[in-house]
Amino acid sequence: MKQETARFCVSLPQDLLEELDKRIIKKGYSSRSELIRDLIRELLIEEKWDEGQEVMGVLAIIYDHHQRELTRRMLDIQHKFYVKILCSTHIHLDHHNCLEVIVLRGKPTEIESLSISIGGLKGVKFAKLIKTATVL
Ligand code: NI
Repeated sequence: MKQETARFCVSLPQDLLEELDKRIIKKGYSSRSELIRDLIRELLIEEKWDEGQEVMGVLAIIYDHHQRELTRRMLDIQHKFYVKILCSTHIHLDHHNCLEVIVLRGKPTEIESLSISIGGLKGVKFAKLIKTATVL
């Protein structure tokens, strides 16, 4: 069911509006409305994370394929946490580097703990967590 769209008028200082418009161009938005909708959604997701609701996370890591025991340690961590791992994908980037993407669902603290535990392992060269959630 498609929701009705409401219109409202916003008053902004000129320089703030200029900043908004710069971002529209930079991020490829088609209109101010589109950017404002996304900003509100971002805020809602942030609130879900702050309030400890069920959220989603996407953890991307790059690690050294030759680091001994690393794969086993990563799997142990994933089994230990009571966070739901929805799926993970592994890509062999080159002779040394592996990219792994892990999609997680659970409480924010659990997702963050798991991300920190994996990110801190010896041989993990890069770890970044994208915090997301279902939105309106
Ligand atoms: Ni690999």
